[in-house]
Parts: sequence; structure tokens; C-alpha cells
Amino acid sequence: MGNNKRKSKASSNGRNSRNGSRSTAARVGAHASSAPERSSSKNGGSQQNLRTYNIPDYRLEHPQFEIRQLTGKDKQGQEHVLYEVSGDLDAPVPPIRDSKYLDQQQAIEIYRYMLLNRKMEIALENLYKQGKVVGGVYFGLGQEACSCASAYALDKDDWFAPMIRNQGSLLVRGFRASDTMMQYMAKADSPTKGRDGTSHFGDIEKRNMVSPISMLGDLIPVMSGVALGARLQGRNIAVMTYIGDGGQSTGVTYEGINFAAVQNLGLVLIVESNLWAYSTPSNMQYRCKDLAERAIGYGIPGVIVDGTDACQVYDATHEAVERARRGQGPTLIEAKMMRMKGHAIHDAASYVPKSMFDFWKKRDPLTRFENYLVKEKKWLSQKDNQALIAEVEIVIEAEREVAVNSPMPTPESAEGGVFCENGCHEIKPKYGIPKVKKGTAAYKETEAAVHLK
Ligand SMILES: Cc1ncc(C[n+]2csc(CCOP(=O)(O)OP(=O)(O)O)c2C)c(N)n1
Ligand SMILES: [Mg+2]
Repeated sequence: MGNNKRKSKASSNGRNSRNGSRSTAARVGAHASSAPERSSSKNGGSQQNLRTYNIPDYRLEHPQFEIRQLTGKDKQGQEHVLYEVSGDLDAPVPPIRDSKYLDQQQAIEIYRYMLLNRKMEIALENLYKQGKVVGGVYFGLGQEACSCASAYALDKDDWFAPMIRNQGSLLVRGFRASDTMMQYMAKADSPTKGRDGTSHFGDIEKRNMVSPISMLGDLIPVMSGVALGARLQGRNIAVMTYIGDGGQSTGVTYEGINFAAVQNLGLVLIVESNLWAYSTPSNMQYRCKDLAERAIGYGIPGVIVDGTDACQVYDATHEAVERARRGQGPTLIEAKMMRMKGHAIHDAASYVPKSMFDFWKKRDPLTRFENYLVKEKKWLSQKDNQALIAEVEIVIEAEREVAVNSPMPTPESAEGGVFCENGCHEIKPKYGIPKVKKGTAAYKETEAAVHLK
């Protein structure tokens, strides 16, 4: 990226489109070129200070769409916003990129987690329709490769913090499908024992999982803090979390990444670039071409992957995790894909143009990975694939039974388990005693401290 300033015209709504044209439409899911390092130009002269940065891009296709906001009228003559999409929506589906790291058994294991993820969410939708769910349900349809393959790249000692679409990551980290189901049904045996109806639970003891925080972006500084805590105990670990293409607009996202960058903390941030933030299309959310470009401003590596390709997601996360463990700092991974349902079960996503769903349906991560394993690599015979699918269905049915049969919490139980009692949540150093020097000098009152009094 150069430092030459380009003059661009304002669009009719006061914003410039991402490709600089005078239109409210902007390109979504545009491409970027590759090469991981940032380098200084050696051209000399006026080019002397020109810095060039590159964003590696693992994708095998670069979808280009234009989304245009229009105003329509309903039958009563009421005006409402609608969106129109144009672009090459009939482009052929690209192949899965061979992984540099995954072997046959690992690839099949990721596929099984993706199947579990998909079938668990189908079961959840049914539980909701049966009136068994307290509140709403969130889905990661179309994002299973992103959740499962990224979590699969972590080791036991690494940490992670999921967001609403990462129910697959929980399965990879050892949570049972019934944990998520019971949580949504607010059952007594759920991780929060019926105190929360959605995803606000963690496990800092065994699974190194920080509970999701609903305020978008806030997990980023928290996870940076986890990495700092581990460093003070003498360890460089990877700490992974996710943020949506909408959520990354928050101020705390910037603060959290910047802190990890300057402290060289092992943050692995997966940006779930799924083209919508609630009912806002991504081109009304940010102006840069690819969100991975933001890594340049933070001074950290950024990489783009096809979020519907499990191999690409795994490889990029694996490399980011390795960097983190070597103490080389954070990485931002932009996973491009599509949110294939509404924001949550209450949202029918009728604002999304149907042709956009059709385009991404052909890129269903599960079907693509299945084809790859069965037809391309021949790592899984048709028969073994059918057996695997049947086994996953049995597991999900058994988990559903466990969840449905769990009792509701007793009214008396509401009294306990809210505040920490008798040190029940003592947080002990996990990796050793913090390696911090104890100061010997007495506290010196500074001018600033005096002033604050
Ligand atoms: C700081 C903050 N602002 C607003 C919200 C309300 N909110 C919850 S999800 C959401 C949209 C998120 O979109 P995106 O980040 O793209 O994630 P996606 O739903 O597409 O996975 C909003 C605005 C919130 N939770 N936190
Ligand atoms: Mg989004």
C-alpha cells in the first residue's frame, strides 16, 4: 500500500464507494494480493519513503459483488429499504485448496466436527420450534469450516474465546452438544445451571475458554490480557478469538489489537467477514477493500482466507498460532464467507437478496469438504462417509435426549452461584509463578498523583 493520496469523488450519500466510483454501491469481497512481509521500497528518490505491504490471500476465487441500497414500497405504500446485488453470481465453485499441514485423519476429524456443528444447530432449531428454548438461538450456518478448523488449530494449552457463531469451536474444544442445548433451554445441568439462556459460559479450568462477552470487540483486549498473563508466567501462548465484520468497527477492537501488537502478544483474531452485520451490508460498515488490510495499520500480519474452505482456515490459523507461540505477536485472519441465516432465529433475513444466498449455498462448507474428502482425495469412501454421518446423527440424538431430560433449575438454586463464595473462583497462575521483579524502592508521590488528589 503506497502513501500516494488519491482524490476520490463523494457519492450521492456522502460516502465514497470502495472502488472510488460515484455510487452508493461498493464492492464486497474484493481480492487482495499476497506475500506475508512488509517491506521498504528501495527505489530511492521520491519513492524512498514509499512502504509496501502485502496481504497473503489463500483464496482460489475472489467473488466481486455490488450491493445497492434501494427504497421500495410495500402493499400499503409504506417505504422500506431493500438491497439489490449484482456481479458474477454464476461463477463456478472453486476447488478446496490442499492443506500444507493436515493429514487424512485430521481432515476427517475436522469434517466430523463440522457435521456435529451443523446437525446440532438443526436440532436446536427444532427445539426452538417445539417451544423448549428460553429466548433465541444463534446459528453458524455457512461458517462451520471457520469455527471448527480454526479451533482445531489450537493446542490444549492455548486459549480461546468464542462468539455467537462459534458453537462448532466449542465442540472441538471438548464441550458436548448437550451443553449448548441445555444452555439455550436454561436447564439445571447447563454450564451456567440455568442462569443464562445463550452462550455466556466459559471454562477457565480445563478447556481454557473465556466466556463470550456480548459487547462486540471486548473479548479482544481480554484475550490480549490472557496472553500477557501467560507471558508474566514465562509462557508465550496463542489466544484466539473472533469478531464479525460489523463488530470490528468498535473502538475496543482497535484498542485490543493495538495493545496486542505493541506488546507482541499471541492474539489470533479471526474476522468473520460474512457480508452482513444484522441487516447492514458490509459495504455500509467499512470502506477498505478487505478487512485484512487493517492489519497494516496495526503493524501486524493480515491474511485472507476463504472461510468456507476448512483447509485454508486451518492453515492460516495454524501459522498464526505458531507465530504466537514463538512470541512473534498477533495475526489478523479475515475469513470471507456468508452468514446463511438471519442474525438469530427471530430474523428471517428477508433483506438479503435471494441470489446472494444461492451463490453461497453452492459454496456450502460442509458439502464442499465432503466432496473433497470423498471424491477428490478419496480419503473417505462413500460407505464410510455414510457411516460417519449416521454416527454423528446418533450422537446428536443422544445429546438432545440428555438435554431435554435435564430438569429446570429449582427456584431455591437461584440464591446461589451468582457471587463468588469462599474463594470458589480463585484464579491461580496456570503456568507458574509470575516472573515479575519485585520493586524495592518506596513509592514516590509524583506530581500527577498529587494533582489527582
Ligand atoms: C458494542 C456493541 N454494539 C452493538 C451490539 C448489538 N449487536 C449485536 S450483534 C450485532 C451485529 C453484529 O454483526 P457482525 O459483527 O457482522 O456479526 P455477525 O452477526 O455477522 O456474525 C450488533 C449490532 C453489541 N452487541 N455490542
Ligand atoms: Mg457479519
